[in-house]
Amino acid sequence: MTTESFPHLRAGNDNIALVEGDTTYTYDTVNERIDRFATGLLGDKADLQEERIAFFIPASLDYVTVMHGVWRAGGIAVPLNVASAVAELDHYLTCASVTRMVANGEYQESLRELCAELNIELVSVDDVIAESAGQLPEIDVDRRAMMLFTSGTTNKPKGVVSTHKTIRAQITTLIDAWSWTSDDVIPLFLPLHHIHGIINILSCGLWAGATVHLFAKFDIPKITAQIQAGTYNVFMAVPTIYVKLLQYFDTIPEEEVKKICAGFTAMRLNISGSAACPVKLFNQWQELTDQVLLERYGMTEIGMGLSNPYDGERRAGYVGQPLPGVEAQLFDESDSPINEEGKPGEIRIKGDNVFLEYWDNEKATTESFKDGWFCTGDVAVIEEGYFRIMGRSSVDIIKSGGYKLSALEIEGVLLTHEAIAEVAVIGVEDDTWGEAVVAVIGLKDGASLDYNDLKNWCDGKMSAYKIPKQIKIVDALPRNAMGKVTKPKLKELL
Ligand code: MLC
Ligand code: AMP
Repeated sequence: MTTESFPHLRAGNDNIALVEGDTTYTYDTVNERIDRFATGLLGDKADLQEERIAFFIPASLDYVTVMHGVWRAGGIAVPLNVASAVAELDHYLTCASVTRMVANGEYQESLRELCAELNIELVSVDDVIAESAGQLPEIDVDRRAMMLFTSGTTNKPKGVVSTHKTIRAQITTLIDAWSWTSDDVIPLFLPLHHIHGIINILSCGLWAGATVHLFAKFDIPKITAQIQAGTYNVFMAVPTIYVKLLQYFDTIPEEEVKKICAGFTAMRLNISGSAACPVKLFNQWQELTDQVLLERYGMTEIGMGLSNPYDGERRAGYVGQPLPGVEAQLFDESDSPINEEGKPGEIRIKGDNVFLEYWDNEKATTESFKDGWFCTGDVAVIEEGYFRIMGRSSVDIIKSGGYKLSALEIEGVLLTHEAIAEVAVIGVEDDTWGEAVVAVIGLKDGASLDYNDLKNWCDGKMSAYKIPKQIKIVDALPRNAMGKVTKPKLKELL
């Protein structure tokens, strides 16, 4: 048996690893279950040899069992968004050449047809788990471990592949920088198909031997009740969550707000990331809770890259400095490094934390690196030693509530609507979402379009959070001399 495969789960301690509703699971229970699941996955094979195993499971003991089970059996784990539309799943499964899919109950039912069509074996956790653990393979840390889908400037999401070594580096730098210990208790309500939830919260927690409380969604009353009770000492979220908490405070009695805020005050750390934290929000949070939000910057391809200090000044509007083991450098448009303060450039990253490749896409992989640096597409400036994110080099990427969305992917779907002749999707500044998706639409001759009808039409064709929050009908989209839609102009208009 190998319990030493990467990434670790702190076996051999009596601590509670996971809390799911009223049920708790110790590290030893979770660990033993993972070994039995890995054994079942292997069947009569000695090693899965990087077989792609997808799973469609909300935050739960089963999610952890499958993720770590696939890792221990030598497969590549492909965690899927349980809120995905079927059309999106088709792309993920086909792109990753998934051979087996793990899902339980109603989630399994919703996938039956698609898996049959794609010739994917559909199993539940109970179908797979062996009665006892058998021999598991030794896994080299340079082997592929996980594939996460990320939107980019093309119209289909790409599979970001990380190795065990990548994952280990992404975890250990945060354990170190943010002083994780086995005394930590953290709620996890973010989706488990992105690194914020997977690496920063779940994997760091399990590596540290801490306790992770699992929630299927951001259930404000349940989570704030635990915060009032003093259950948690660390809290990590996207800025939209902090905004939603503030909005919630406006709807409940002042006494309760005070108790919840006291729960936050007592914590050792509150972190914000995945999207820019507005200075106003940073200040409001500090006024209410005394917590100085620690803002950090990351990306699916690199894990976390930059962070404000745990000990030391956390600056509003800044994302701090490179994390231990991470090299970050700004470059100008002619690929020369920028070494002077105050001059903006693209953030490029090096280190063991950087992903291996985009799955089955050598061209995109090659294009995303220059001289060994991963090019993030984010533009920043360094001021008094702190990085400040200024924006992105592409207008086709939108960050809504921490989700990275491709304008082109959404446009691709909208263009299949019978009334739409042309469309440009843009992100418009928004107090709750950071950026809200807006579709500017030119209609076919004689056609009309109602927003609610379009929203219903989108249902099932794209994840709900990608559906435009607003549409604007125009006679014609503004285009430059080359015929390309001038999105910056559109943004100004809106
Ligand atoms: C939900 N909705 C959104 C949305 N989330 N709309 C736009 N953008 C979003 N992000 C919409 C739903 O479609 C629905 O619309 C309505 O809001 C209510 O849905 P909900 O599911 O009840 O909302 P809620 O639970 O409040 O979700 C908000 C949220 C969620 C902030 C909890 O968006 C979320 O978990 N975001 C985090 C994503 C994340 O983990 N990103 C990290 C990526 S990794 P309607 O019309 O049907 O009512 C990364 C690297 C790094 O970025 O640095 O970390
Ligand atoms: P994703 O590809 O979903 O992992 O999202 C990564 C992107 O989120 C980065 O490239 C940034 O554009 C953005 N991002 C993450 N953290 C921050 C932050 N603290 N401030 C601004 N943007 C951020």
